[in-house]
Amino acid sequence: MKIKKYQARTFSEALASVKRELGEDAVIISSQDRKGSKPYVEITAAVDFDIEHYDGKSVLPASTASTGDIAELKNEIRTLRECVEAMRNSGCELTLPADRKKMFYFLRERSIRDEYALNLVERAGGIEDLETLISEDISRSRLYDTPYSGVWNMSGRYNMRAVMLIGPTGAGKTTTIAKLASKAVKEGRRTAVIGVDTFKIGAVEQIRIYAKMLGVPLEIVSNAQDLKKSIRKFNDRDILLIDTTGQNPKDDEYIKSLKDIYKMGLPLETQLLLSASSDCDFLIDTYKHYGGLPIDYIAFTKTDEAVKLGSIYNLCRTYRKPVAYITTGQRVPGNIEFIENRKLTNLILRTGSA
Ligand SMILES: Nc1nc2c(ncn2[C@@H]2O[C@H](COP(=O)(O)OP(=O)(O)OP(=O)(O)O)[C@@H](O)[C@H]2O)c(=O)[nH]1
Ligand SMILES: [Mg+2]
Repeated sequence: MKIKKYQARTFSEALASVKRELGEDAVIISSQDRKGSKPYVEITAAVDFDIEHYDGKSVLPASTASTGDIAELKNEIRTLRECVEAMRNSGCELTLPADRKKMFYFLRERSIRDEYALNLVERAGGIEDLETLISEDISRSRLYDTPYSGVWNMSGRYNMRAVMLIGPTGAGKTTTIAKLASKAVKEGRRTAVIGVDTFKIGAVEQIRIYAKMLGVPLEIVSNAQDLKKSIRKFNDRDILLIDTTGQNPKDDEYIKSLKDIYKMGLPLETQLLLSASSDCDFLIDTYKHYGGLPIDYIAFTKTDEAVKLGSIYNLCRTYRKPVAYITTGQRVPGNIEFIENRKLTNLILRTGSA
């Protein structure tokens, strides 16, 4: 392989030199805009050489290679190593000018996905624009009212708001139900809690303790039919909070059991709880498994444990769902924030835990 750097006034001029010297098979490894009093473009290009030239005795037989040949070879190896290193570290943003690249790294450091970071970099005039752009993107995903702004009244059958929390195991559903119930009670709303599924040992006990502590009625049900009956029974309530037991979302039976609930045509508001401290790819993948369900909101738990919160932005942009709230610790009541865009954006742009 032959690797060489080319400098020219414009990209097309540099490209022409590459083609002239290295031929049509040359590939561009990187290109950069060099600023200064005389701006120029620098391209690093490579081409495969014909192995015969090296393997025969004609060009570079090791025994007869001159000091100059060896130095050139070493130089090429060094350049190649630098290129590979740069490609491994930066991938597609290699061609960005320096100030844009800085912005890109700033976003990447906050776990914002490469494609979204590049898009933000394209739209931003400077780093100071990122806050507004991110905030706008989040607000575009806010398609619904914030929680507790209204009361469900579907077909005149129910006069309550029934909020069901779903999400992977340990996401914080039961704890969050307790926080929401406490808030509702404090606001003077008639509240009840329903626990769906007795699948996990201890799950019922946990919700029972919270319900007792908050003085709200509780029912435990194990299937969609019983849930319907229980919702009917609580139809004098303002707010019904429905806890579900988390299971592996890759388990089709589990997703089917949730789908069965929706088939009952109940007036449910669904909030998908995801732990902000989980890896972003895991969250995107998890959402896909729940994606067939009518999710109204995403809520992010454990933001206190997360070092980076870029995944919140990634999820908002990928799935365009509003963020209902975030939770910020294990304490019940408390440790829940119905956060507005700017503050959420600031959290996304910070690094390090809260
Ligand atoms: N640090 C932190 N821990 C939290 C938060 N919310 C919940 N937890 C903790 O996470 C653990 C799991 O919480 P649960 O509420 O039991 O989670 P779950 O989603 O109901 O779990 P399953 O019912 O097993 O699906 C508990 O130890 C909670 O105290 C939070 O915002 N921050
Ligand atoms: Mg639970």
